[in-house]
Amino acid sequence: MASQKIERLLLAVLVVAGLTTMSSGTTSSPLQYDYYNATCPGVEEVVRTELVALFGNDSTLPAGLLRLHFHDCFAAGCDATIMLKSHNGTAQRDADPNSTVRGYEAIEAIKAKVEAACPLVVSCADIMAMAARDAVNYTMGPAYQVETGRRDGNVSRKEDALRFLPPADGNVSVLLDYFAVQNLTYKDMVVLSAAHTLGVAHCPSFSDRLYNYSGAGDVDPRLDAAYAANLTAACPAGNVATVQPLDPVSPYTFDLGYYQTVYNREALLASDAALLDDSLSFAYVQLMTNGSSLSIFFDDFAASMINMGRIGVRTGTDGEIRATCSIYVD
Ligand code: HEM
Ligand SMILES: *[C@@H]1O[C@H](CO)[C@@H](O)[C@H](O)[C@H]1NC(C)=O
Ligand SMILES: *[C@@H]1O[C@H](CO)[C@@H](O)[C@H](O)[C@H]1NC(C)=O
Ligand SMILES: *[C@@H]1O[C@H](CO)[C@@H](O)[C@H](O)[C@H]1NC(C)=O
Ligand SMILES: *[C@@H]1O[C@H](CO)[C@@H](O)[C@H](O)[C@H]1NC(C)=O
Ligand SMILES: *[C@@H]1O[C@H](CO)[C@@H](O)[C@H](O)[C@H]1NC(C)=O
Ligand SMILES: *[C@@H]1O[C@H](CO)[C@@H](O)[C@H](O)[C@H]1NC(C)=O
Ligand SMILES: *[C@@H]1O[C@H](CO)[C@@H](O)[C@H](O)[C@H]1NC(C)=O
Ligand SMILES: *[C@@H]1O[C@H](CO)[C@@H](O)[C@H](O)[C@H]1NC(C)=O
Ligand SMILES: *[C@@H]1O[C@H](CO)[C@@H](O)[C@H](O)[C@H]1NC(C)=O
Ligand SMILES: *[C@@H]1O[C@H](CO)[C@@H](O)[C@H](O)[C@H]1NC(C)=O
Ligand SMILES: CC(=O)N[C@H]1CO[C@H](CO)[C@@H](O)[C@@H]1O
Repeated sequence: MASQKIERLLLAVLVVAGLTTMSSGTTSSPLQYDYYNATCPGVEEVVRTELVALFGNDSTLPAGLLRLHFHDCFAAGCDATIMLKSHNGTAQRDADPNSTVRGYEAIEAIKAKVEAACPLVVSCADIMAMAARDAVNYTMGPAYQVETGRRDGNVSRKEDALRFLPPADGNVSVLLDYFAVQNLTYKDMVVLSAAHTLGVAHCPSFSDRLYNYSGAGDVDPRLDAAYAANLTAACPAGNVATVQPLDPVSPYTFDLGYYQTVYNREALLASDAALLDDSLSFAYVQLMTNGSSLSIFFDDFAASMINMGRIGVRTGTDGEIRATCSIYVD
């Protein structure tokens, strides 16, 4: 028994070694650290100060802002086009996957402070990247330097959100396809999924797993039965408004609670539970539950956030710097 266990652990470490050395796959970045150091010195402090005030009033906001940056980046690049509005419902934020995205007003409030300090210098896209970084740091996650120099796009299409945002019921191979399109790796996928250490999901995001999962009136067998019973009680069929924590271990702390939740078979989303189904992602999850992997995870997460922040960026003369992030474009 003991030797079997050691063998398994050894295998996990070897597999993860592969995952750890896997190249990040991103090309050189046109972004840089401290891009505004001459044109808007102190901008990162302005952003952080305003955010700390907003977070103090709303402890659920860090999760919202982390997800907002992700949705912006995946839908046609980190260019703040998720902020744009459409009178006739054709912008990214009108897409279904965006229906529970939060934090638009917070970005606008920060932008107003930044405009007061340095008019028409700092892009909304950079503010969103800074806000995501600050959200992670505020919740006790890794502190990393954020790259800046992005400019904002002015075209926001609902189809981009529908096409590029990964589905909540995706298995590992489906998720990998969505990440590969963004030049992100397997490792980026397994690591960035742990953003679900913060925040909530609404019942419809996981109720398929509770009711008639395979058409036989059953519950997803990958969900812990006792936990599933609690979820079913919290989410009666048809309930759309109730939320449950993605990481019930520590919902407001950026830590390894996500991987513990997945390992405990208490992940709400099928896409998170799926990490147990593939040997490489399983090995990473297992490693992250061994009690001494926090600093590995923090380094990995910071690196993958930087990779994500490079998706489809506009720089130089491409794009614009807007005074207001969420203007109507049609
Ligand atoms: C791997 C593919 C991913 C899928 C399928 C996915 C899907 C989802 C879904 C369905 C929700 C719940 C929405 C709701 O019901 O309100 C959610 C929430 C969330 N997602 Fe993801 N996500 C993924 C990756 C990411 C990434 C890469 C990040 C950020 C780096 C992220 C950050 C978040 C956060 C912070 C929340 C909580 C939001 C809140 O509390 O308002 N997700 N995600
Ligand atoms: C910051 O500004 C100094 C001088 O003002 C410059 O030498 C340096 O390259 C700048 N750094 C970045 C990252 O732009
Ligand atoms: C405080 O947060 C609540 C949501 O929790 C929000 O409705 C309210 O507008 C916020 N107040 C300020 C001053 O930001
Ligand atoms: C992280 O937060 C601490 C305060 O909690 C702050 O001193 C530090 O500058 C922040 N780091 C970054 C990179 O934002
Ligand atoms: C993942 O899901 C896709 C789409 O539903 C399916 O075609 C594929 O066979 C699944 N892969 C695995 C390994 O289960
Ligand atoms: C992925 O990388 C290729 C090659 O460098 C590049 O042409 C493409 O624009 C990148 N895609 C994204 C979404 O950044
Ligand atoms: C469960 O799904 C099956 C197959 O789709 C369907 O025939 C059955 O009516 C469903 N049962 C309930 C209770 O919805
Ligand atoms: C289900 O909910 C009950 C009551 O809140 C709690 O005591 C129990 O620990 C929960 N079970 C699981 C598996 O989370
Ligand atoms: C957990 O994994 C890390 C990274 O491989 C390793 O350094 C550490 O010894 C492991 N700890 C335990 C208790 O297995
Ligand atoms: C959108 O931005 C492009 C340059 O990136 C510019 O040529 C075009 O005029 C802009 N359109 C509007 C409506 O602002
Ligand atoms: C509504 O959206 C369409 C694109 O689907 C666009 O051509 C049209 O100009 C928009 N209508 C208005 C009133 O902005
Ligand atoms: C915040 C926001 O704009 N949410 C929109 C997301 O998309 C749905 C439609 O699928 C809209 O009804 C929401 O207003």
